[in-house]
Amino acid sequence: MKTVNTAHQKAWGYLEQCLIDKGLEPDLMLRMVGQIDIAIPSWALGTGGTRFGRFGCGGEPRTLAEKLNDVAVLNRLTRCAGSISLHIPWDKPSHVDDIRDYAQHLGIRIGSVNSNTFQDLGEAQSYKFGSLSHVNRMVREQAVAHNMEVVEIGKALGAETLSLWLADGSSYPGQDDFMGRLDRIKNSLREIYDCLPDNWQMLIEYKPFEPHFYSMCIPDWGTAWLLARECGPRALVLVDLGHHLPNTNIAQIVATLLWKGALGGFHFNDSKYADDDLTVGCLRPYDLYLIFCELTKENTWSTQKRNWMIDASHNLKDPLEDLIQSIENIQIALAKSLCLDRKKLALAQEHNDIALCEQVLLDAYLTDMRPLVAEARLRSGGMANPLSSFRDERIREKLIGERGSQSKASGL
Ligand code: AFD
Ligand code: MN
Ligand code: MN
Repeated sequence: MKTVNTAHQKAWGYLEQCLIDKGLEPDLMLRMVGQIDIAIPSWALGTGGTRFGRFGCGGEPRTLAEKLNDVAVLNRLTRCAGSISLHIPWDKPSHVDDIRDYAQHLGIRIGSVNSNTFQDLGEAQSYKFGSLSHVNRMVREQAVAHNMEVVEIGKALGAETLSLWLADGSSYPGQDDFMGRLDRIKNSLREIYDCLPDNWQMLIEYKPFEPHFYSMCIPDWGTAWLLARECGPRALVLVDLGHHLPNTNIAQIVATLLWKGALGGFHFNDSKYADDDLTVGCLRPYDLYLIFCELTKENTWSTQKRNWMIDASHNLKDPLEDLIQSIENIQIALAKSLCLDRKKLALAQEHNDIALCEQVLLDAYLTDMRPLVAEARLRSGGMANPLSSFRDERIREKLIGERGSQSKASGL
């Protein structure tokens, strides 16, 4: 342990002095990086899968209580995983009070509650051709009632955020009346919004394709924002990094939503082609950093609603290792963005000095902030290297010993 600490102390001591020499405030940076809360999605605690198959890793959680245990492990190691986002009905607790008390016992908050109107799970009406936008009023009513039930469960568990992702859309030209769909979604969302408790927010997520392959009813941030505005000030846009067509400038979308106070939160992940496929920051750490450069502007950091959540499907990695890496990469991107010399950048921008603008961005980005992230973790009681600790403590082996090597599908 001494070796790690000595190596870490040397690295941190050097970085701290570099930051001070740059006129930055290491203690403030430590607080900002150490105090973020990244909600862990219940469905990501098990291995995901594709339509071609799923390969479990053993020891995966079989109950909501076991999912809470796993989040508590992540939080012990990282100190940034203090909340879990639930997916209803997958996570519908049989005894709400027991789960609420157990979560409190573990020191884990219930973050957002996600409704599910993209699967037929025994309801009277089928969601095959949509939910809140369905042409059949009975289907819409069923979907609205489901969301209201999700809010009730969330209220009993202490949540304050309803997160909606609609799989509604069409796969062929002519299948949909686009405006009719929007009208029906608007009316359904308003009904749900009007039932929200005053301290709740409603996050509207967008996605350009999948499960439909010609049009999605809420394909982009603009549509999500238009619908949020139709509901009210506590309806906001949720940005899922994997929900953009390749090469979309997500940092610019984030800036535009911040500009209008419409950014509700994130589903963090990374992908080469689309959706939640890969560990946060594993492929495009610079893009993630550019997003955080928008989030950490003085006038936005304190005001924005930070429903930060990971939404990823781990098909090959150990889910808990994947989540540990995701949390680390989010903290690193945040820490790098706090190194940005914004005065120097603004001056270079005023002079249209493009090369200097780039240099200023890169200076911050190329600063190795891992020692600061590790120091922030240590100061809040976490581990210097959570992934090593996860392995040294043989946590997965112990979970397999407790839960068995066969694993149950965990959701998505
Ligand atoms: C899928 C959807 C969307 C949603 C998540 C949880 O693409 O990201 O947020 O499931 O419902 O990933
Ligand atoms: Mn998502
Ligand atoms: Mn997704």
